[in-house]
Amino acid sequence: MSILLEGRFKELPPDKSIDTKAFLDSVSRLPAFFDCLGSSVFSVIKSDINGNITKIRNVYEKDPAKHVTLRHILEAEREEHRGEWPKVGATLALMWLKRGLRFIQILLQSLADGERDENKPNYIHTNIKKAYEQALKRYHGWVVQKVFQAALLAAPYRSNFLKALSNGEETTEDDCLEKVRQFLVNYTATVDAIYEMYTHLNAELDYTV
Ligand code: 0SG
Repeated sequence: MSILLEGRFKELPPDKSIDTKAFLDSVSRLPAFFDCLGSSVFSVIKSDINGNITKIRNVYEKDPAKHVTLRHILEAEREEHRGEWPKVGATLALMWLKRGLRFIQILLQSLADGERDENKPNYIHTNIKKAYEQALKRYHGWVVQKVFQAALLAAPYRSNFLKALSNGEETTEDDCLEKVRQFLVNYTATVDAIYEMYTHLNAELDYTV
């Protein structure tokens, strides 16, 4: 389960502020997972997510003391870019990244909840489609929706996906899903907090790509 356990997200403090460095450390471990999925279509997604992370990291590293939490970054960019904000810099990168993170959250939660197509129990298409419809579809025009269709065709079998989550280790499905549930506790709280921050700061945008 190293993919999930090595990249564990920290428990949030009561004010739900998200420490930028800890967030970047955890989130940076996720893209490597795409290499385990075995199709080049996932490299497009990996590169998009890596691009988001790099953009946020570059802003953070310009002045770590000023950007201690993700909220500090959004507020500093709002001040700096005024008319352009929020469609700019790390604010834009995190806006997209959070949608990918929400996709992963819904997919893993759906698997952990045992949702599956009874006629095709070793497929995860039902779980993937649910995650896509809730987290991403509304932001995608038809070209990107075609990329999604291609990714869906290349989706691994459920058993292989769980094995990839376990980093190839021999574990039972129940063990793996239990670790997914543990991972989801702080992960979900973090993703929820980012969404709340975007709503609160009026930083959410609704255009399609
Ligand atoms: C296990 C099987 C999983 C199946 C996975 C299917 C997933 C869905 C596939 C969707 C395909 C997405 C391909 C990429 C799409 C991108 O165009 C969009 C928009 O990208 C943003 O566009 C950039 O991310 C921004 O970058 S920034 O850092 O510079 O700010 C920016 O360029 C923006 C445009 O800027 S603007 O013109 O507005 O100024 N990206 C997405 O939709 C995010 C996709 C995330 C997918 C996460 C999938 C996770 C799968 C996990 C599997 C465990």
